[in-house]
Amino acid sequence: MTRYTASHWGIYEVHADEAGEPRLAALTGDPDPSEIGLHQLDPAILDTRVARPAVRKSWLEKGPGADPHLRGKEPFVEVSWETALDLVAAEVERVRRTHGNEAIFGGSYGWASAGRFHHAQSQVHRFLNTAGGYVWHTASYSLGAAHVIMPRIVARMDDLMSQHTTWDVMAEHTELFVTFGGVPRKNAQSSPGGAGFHRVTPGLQAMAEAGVRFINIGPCEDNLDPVCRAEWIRCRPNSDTALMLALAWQLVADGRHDTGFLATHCTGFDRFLPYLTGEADGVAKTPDWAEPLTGVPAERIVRLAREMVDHRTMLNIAWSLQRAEFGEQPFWMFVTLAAMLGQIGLPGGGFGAGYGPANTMGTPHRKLPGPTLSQGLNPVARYIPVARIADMLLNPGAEFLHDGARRTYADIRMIYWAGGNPYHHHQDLNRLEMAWRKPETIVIHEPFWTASAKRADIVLPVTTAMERNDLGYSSQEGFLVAMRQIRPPFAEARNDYDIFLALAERLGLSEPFGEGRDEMGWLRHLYGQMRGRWAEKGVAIPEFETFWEEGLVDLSSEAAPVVMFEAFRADPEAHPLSTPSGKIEIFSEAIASFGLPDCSGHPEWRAPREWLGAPGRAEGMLHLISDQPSQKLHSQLDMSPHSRGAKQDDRELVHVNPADAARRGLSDGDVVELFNSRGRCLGAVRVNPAVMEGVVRMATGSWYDPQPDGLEKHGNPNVLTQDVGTSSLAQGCAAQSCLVELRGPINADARVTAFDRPKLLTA
Ligand SMILES: Nc1nc2c(c(=O)[nH]1)N[C@H]1C(S)=C(S)[C@@H](COP(=O)(O)OP(=O)(O)OC[C@H]3O[C@@H](n4cnc5c(=O)[nH]c(N)nc54)[C@H](O)[C@@H]3O)O[C@H]1N2
Ligand SMILES: Nc1nc2c(c(=O)[nH]1)N[C@H]1C(S)=C(S)[C@@H](COP(=O)(O)OP(=O)(O)OC[C@H]3O[C@@H](n4cnc5c(=O)[nH]c(N)nc54)[C@H](O)[C@@H]3O)O[C@H]1N2
Ligand SMILES: [Mo]
Repeated sequence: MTRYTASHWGIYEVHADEAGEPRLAALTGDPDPSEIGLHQLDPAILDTRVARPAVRKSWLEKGPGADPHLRGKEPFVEVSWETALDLVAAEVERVRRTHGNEAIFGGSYGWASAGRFHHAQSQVHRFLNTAGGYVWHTASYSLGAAHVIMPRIVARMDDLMSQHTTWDVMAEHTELFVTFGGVPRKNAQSSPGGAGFHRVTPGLQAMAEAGVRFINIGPCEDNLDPVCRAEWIRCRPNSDTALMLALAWQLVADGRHDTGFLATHCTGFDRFLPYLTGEADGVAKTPDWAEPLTGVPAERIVRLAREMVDHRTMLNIAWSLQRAEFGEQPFWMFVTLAAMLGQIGLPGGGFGAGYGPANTMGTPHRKLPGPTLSQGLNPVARYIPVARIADMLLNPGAEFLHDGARRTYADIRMIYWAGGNPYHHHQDLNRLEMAWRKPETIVIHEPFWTASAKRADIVLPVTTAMERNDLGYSSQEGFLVAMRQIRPPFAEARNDYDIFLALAERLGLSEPFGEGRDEMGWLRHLYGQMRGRWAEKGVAIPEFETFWEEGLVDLSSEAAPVVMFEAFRADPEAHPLSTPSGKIEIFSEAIASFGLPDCSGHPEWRAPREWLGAPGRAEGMLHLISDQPSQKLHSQLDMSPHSRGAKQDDRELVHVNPADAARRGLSDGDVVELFNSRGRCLGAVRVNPAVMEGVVRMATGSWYDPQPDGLEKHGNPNVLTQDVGTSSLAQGCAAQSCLVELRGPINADARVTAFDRPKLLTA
């Protein structure tokens, strides 16, 4: 009987090599498997594992709050599990008794690993809720702006993601596919919780074979499969809203906007039109207006508007566009442009809010809610928009705006993290270093000695998905997976669940937290609950024991073609949207009523502070795009040979346009320093004509590795990015608005130490 495991990168089969050791192989039938996940059993990653519970030396000797500036700079003392659990339980108790649960930040953002029971965020939230609650977070780094703007103007992101028009429908009906930010294969390797068969590359191939024409708009060309033979329209980073406005203006000038659809399915076009024509502000958003902002020739904009309206056109947008200052605007204007074209709800027309950022979009599989560990109820009302963590830590009690409401930051004494890596995901890491000194105690559960683990006070070693039993399921990926334990836990690692259960016992909470179940008890329970819910929907799956033995449930019989918003188009009264008006809101009364200085009631062009058009931009400043890495997921498996093999002597690559490289006398392989007022890091030059002039690209994910003088040696772009909200509406992550300079070539002999364990002492 074949055994399987699920990971964010896909489902893998578990085989035995000649020595009888387990090894992973691609799932039979997967048309485009990801190599990333094959490295989960790579022995090379074991060198970075956390073996035993460890406590920062000063914290252990002097107690909570001791020498916070030494976090990441002093040795850890390895202690027994008994000692570590006693310390953590006592500290949770101390903080809640002395300062209340509002002093515990348990937002704990992060992707962790696949598996529905051992989902680290669910576990830590459930535990902290059982213990009286915690300060939480909303939205994600992925979609900070979109999570706030999209439900107000069209639909929740989750509802959009689950009903994208399927690839087969696009192959049959789409004539023109226009994408802002490509459809990167690298990103479509993953789906949170477990990609099934990888459908994006074959989907694009089928469209190309059917004769669909592709246009790729943005600063990079190599984010769309070459099979698409796309026309690349170079557009300055962060300027897409201006381009979309000019396209919209041209539609109106030609009298080609769909006034019928705008009247029946949208509200507020009349409030937006005076802005578009310039009647409102004296600036007509013409192609000539957009040319100097975007770098796209006006003539090409005019022609593109006509091509779009003359063909069955699918528009697509990468999520990176909203991960920028005023990131709400490109998404709002994108939906407005699609509405003006009037093809929303037609087969192969309309828009996709992200073909490419995950394998999911374009899935034919039915949405069925998976097994879910209840997180309980959180009595604490205070939260942050997820990317405002450093602001919160640095400004306790300060006010902030979010989604139209005024709130205050909590005064955090303790951080409890499981399943995420803030020193990977956050912007302006030098600022985070300052903020990280605020709490008295930082506890992290980690399998690996990441930069965040090295900067904690107490590190508890946890198992990986290879080392425990779980249920693998990602909505609409087409499979349910029995993730049977493949190998024993590394050293003294324990499951997040077992750690929290042991803490709950010490706090007298083991019954409400554990409900008397062990790992397999929970799996049976969660599976049984789900099986009952699915039966009500007419979907029959086997009994748990059969599923566990067979290893995989194939849900493809539930698959069917999808046309996004088909029902809404057919009858908007019978199938209204979830917006206040039930229609697409080109003008939002709600947002207008907030009276925000940086987000009005309709989409607008707003220039970011940091972009190529910034007034006074110093000569030679380049726009840095810090996109998702192709050889790993975020920081995960950065220590694998697959990820390290794509770097140059352990330095992350920085992709530079040939003209920019020539101007600086740089060639392939040169080591350079990227710097701005916030930080400095090293990178190895890759001269790449697929990156437009004035732009450099360095993927995220190389583990943060600063020298004492502040130079980051490994190539982590988050020492350079801005830690500001997208706007006071959504307060999302704005990493993609970032200017840098390059210095080099330089001789950099400093060894990358990111994968070394910290100095460990024995108690
Ligand atoms: N500059 C810039 N920055 C960005 C982005 C960008 O585009 N540009 N993208 C942002 C986006 S979209 C995202 S989603 C974030 C991602 O940021 P994160 O989700 O924080 O990144 P990961 O590297 O996936 O971190 C997951 C951590 O969980 C650990 N882990 C894995 N399994 C388990 C487990 O079972 N238990 C426990 N306790 N731990 C486990 C892993 O070892 C890893 O350290 O980064 C954001 N940061
Ligand atoms: N291999 C791998 N896959 C991943 C991830 C990973 O870490 N590794 N992370 C996953 C996660 S959590 C998320 S949220 C998604 C993120 O999905 P996205 O946010 O869509 O991904 P990015 O790679 O940040 O950006 C995609 C491309 O957008 C283009 N781009 C950047 N700025 C602009 C701009 O201003 N205008 C235009 N037109 N284009 C621009 C760049 O070419 C960039 O390569 O990816 C997911 N997939
Ligand atoms: Mo993300």
